[in-house]
Amino acid sequence: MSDAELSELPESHPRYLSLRTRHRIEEGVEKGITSKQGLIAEGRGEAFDYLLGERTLPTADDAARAAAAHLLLARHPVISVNGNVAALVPEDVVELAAVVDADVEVNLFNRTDERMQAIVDHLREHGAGEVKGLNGDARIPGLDHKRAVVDADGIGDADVVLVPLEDGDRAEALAAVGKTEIVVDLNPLSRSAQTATVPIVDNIVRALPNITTHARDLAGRPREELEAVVETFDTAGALAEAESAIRGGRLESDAESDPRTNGERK
Ligand code: PTJ
Repeated sequence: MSDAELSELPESHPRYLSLRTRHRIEEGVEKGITSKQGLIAEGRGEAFDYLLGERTLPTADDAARAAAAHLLLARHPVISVNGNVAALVPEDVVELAAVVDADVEVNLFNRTDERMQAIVDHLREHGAGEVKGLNGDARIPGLDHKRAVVDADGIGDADVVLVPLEDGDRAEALAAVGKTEIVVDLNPLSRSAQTATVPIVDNIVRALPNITTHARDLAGRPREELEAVVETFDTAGALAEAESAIRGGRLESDAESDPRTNGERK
């Protein structure tokens, strides 16, 4: 879809948000930010989101609040950015980092110097200050692919890492070195969601601004209150509710009352 075609699409179109998201991913590929595999990952995510009814489940909202509390409590929080996240939500990454005082670090599965630099530049164009990741002077033990390469003073030193659209084994490796991992992934059965301290089963385009809203609300509250938010979050319950929502599909009455679908599933 071209810029012109998107600009002609009315915001009331039932697929407007989904088409705009696809357009961002397409642009990401064209700019050398997103990998071709990123297109496939987006398609997979869309399928899960469709089954969720393209909404934030109450338990995903609880997870976003717990994530905000973790980030505010952290000694050194880092937001890890890959090619899909950079294309879809660059402004939201910058905003969240500012609210919770986190570092932003580019970390890629398909790492090349060109893509690393393109993503750093793209984030800076969207208002980021320092963006880490280019040094790559440390390794996460236990991983034999490029995702192991991190900055020693970034993810290497972090105690809490937000890793949206993770691809699985890094979640286990980060947990093994004692880091708290917050994952955003629409697939509740993925290894990263299953391993995360806080799995947010929601679309990144909704989840990131939602974490920021919770962080603004929680900022300045006493430490004990933030710790209580972290402790009361039910990880297993959130995963189970997401799986059940996906397997069960939306209730017909939900679809009927949903103005986006006019009662039909598109
Ligand atoms: O930019 P790179 O080189 O680091 O590569 C990034 C991708 C995403 C291509 C790479 O990490 C990958 O191949 O990931 P997977 O294994 O396809 O996993 C991506 C997960 O994210 C899947 O479980 C998808 O369901 C989920 N996902 C895709 N789009 C979204 C999403 N979750 C939340 N929001 C989305 N928009």
